[in-house]
Amino acid sequence: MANEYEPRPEHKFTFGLWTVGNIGRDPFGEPVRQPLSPVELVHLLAEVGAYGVNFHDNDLVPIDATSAERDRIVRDFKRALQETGLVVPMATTNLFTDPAFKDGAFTSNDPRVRAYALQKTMRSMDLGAELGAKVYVFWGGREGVETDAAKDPVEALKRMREALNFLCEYSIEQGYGYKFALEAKPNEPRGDIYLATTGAMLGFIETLDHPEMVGVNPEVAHEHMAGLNFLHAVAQAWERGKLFHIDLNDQAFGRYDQDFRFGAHNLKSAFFLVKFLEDVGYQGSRHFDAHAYRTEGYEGVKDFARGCMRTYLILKEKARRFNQDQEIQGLLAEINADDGSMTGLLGPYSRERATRLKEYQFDRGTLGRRDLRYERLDQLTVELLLGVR
Ligand code: GCO
Ligand code: MN
Ligand code: MN
Repeated sequence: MANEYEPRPEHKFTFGLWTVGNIGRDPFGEPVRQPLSPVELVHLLAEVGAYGVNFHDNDLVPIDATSAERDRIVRDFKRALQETGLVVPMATTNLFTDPAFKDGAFTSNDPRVRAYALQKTMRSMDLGAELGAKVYVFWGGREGVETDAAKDPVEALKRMREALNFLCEYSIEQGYGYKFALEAKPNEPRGDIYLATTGAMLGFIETLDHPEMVGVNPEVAHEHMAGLNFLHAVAQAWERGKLFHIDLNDQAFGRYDQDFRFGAHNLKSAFFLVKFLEDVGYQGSRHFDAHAYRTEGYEGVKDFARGCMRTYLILKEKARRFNQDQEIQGLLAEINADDGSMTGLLGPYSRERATRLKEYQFDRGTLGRRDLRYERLDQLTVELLLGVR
């Protein structure tokens, strides 16, 4: 198949306006690319074959725009969507760029900032709903501290809960049908950000008034920054029905927030991630939250965006081969073999089962002597990924 790795709408590949629109500013250097307008970015995304475009309120409408300017911008953007067929599956709020948010938004120590953050989010939810978004992402970029002298972490959680409860009610009352997706990140731009991992978010969600409408938006780079296994975070979210969205990119462990092209650094973990999403039948967006190297112009930005999608599709094809590889599947069958001898001993608790299990004589020596062949299995996986299998 010649176009096997060509992105198609059913792949649900999306990018944020801020991703392909990233102008390459970093803490040490000025922008290297001229900004493109939202309309130009929609056309760029259509050219590379994306399915959808997501945005923060201020990626589309500048924070100080008048309502007439807002209406014109939204009208032009809608026209670009119509012309290209791109959709807007997700929207979010910028609660981190403006100096008003220097100490966070929902968790700020200043009640005026907390109230302004709610107002800004409601307006941004209106904008997202107007453009068809069904997922609303919350990334608490500045919801944290540099020093714990400044903020009470218990109070911060309470403030965060109150804000999300408020906004859930707002969404319900407006009939927006949003699913909220909470995105964890351990640090950057704050020294420490509250609810630092996807696991922490999953615990927090259960304390909300409407846990059924709140899930997570895990990001590869964010779990890697914390030195964690991203797939395991995604699996935990999936198993609880909480994988509402996903941010794909790449990141070397222990480095600054890199936002590299998907698969650029940890190919093997990218493979197991794609395999997981495809095997379980994840139906949501495959959203790339990354940006091109600072060395690139807009041709390079297109290379970057095409690369994210193409790598995903190549890894998807590798996952198919993994699932059909006789030797790999044979090893997996061996590894997971069950001779039935434990039936009746394993399973839900009963007093009778507990009694039988306590009496059972295990042959520890035999258990310890069993070879597992994981070396072979991993080498076969590596060879498959390297294209010699
Ligand atoms: C980051 C985050 C953001 C969010 C975005 C959407 O590290 O900067 O990943 O890109 O995903 O703000 O909420
Ligand atoms: Mn990020
Ligand atoms: Mn992100």
